Amino acid sequence: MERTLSIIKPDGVSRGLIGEVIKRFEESGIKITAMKMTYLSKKKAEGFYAVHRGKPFFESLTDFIASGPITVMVLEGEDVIQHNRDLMGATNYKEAKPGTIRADFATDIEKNVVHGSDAPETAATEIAYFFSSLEIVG
Ligand code: IDP
Ligand code: MG
Repeated sequence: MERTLSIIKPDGVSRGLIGEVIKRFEESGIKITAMKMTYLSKKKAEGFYAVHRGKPFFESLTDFIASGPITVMVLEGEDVIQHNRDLMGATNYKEAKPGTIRADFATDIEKNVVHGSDAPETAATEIAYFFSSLEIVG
C-alpha cells in the first residue's frame, strides 16, 4: 500500500469540480484516508512548491495556489502515486491524454485543477505538510 497527496487547486474548487475529482478517485479503486478544505498562505505556498523556486512560473504559481480554498486529500492504494498521476494527466493539459482530469477540465498550463505527488519521498513530505498521522484513517 502506498500513499500520495492530492490537491484540488483553487480553480477546481471554485468551478465546482470537487465531486467530479473525488468520483474519479473512488471509481478507480483509490481510497481517501484524509481530506480537508484549507488555504495556503503565500508563504506556505512558496514552501510547498520550493522545488520550483527560481523558475519563471514560480511567482504566478504560488499566487495562484494561495488565491482561494483548496481541497487536500491523502490517497491510498497500490501504486497510488503513479495511478493518481495517470488519472490527472500531463502537466500541460494540451498534452494530457483524453479522459484525464487535466484534459477534461484544465484551462491553462498553470490552472490545471489538481496536484499529485510525484515520488514516495515527495509524497511523505507533502502529506506531512498538511496532515498529522492522527488525521489519516485506515
Ligand atoms: P505537476 O503538477 O504535473 O507535477 P510540475 O512540473 O511539478 O507539474 O509543476 C507544478 C505546477 O506548476 C503545475 O501543476 C502547474 O500548475 C505549474 N506549472 C508547471 N509548468 C508551468 C509552466 O510552464 N507555466 C506555468 N505554470 C506551470
Ligand atoms: Mg510536480
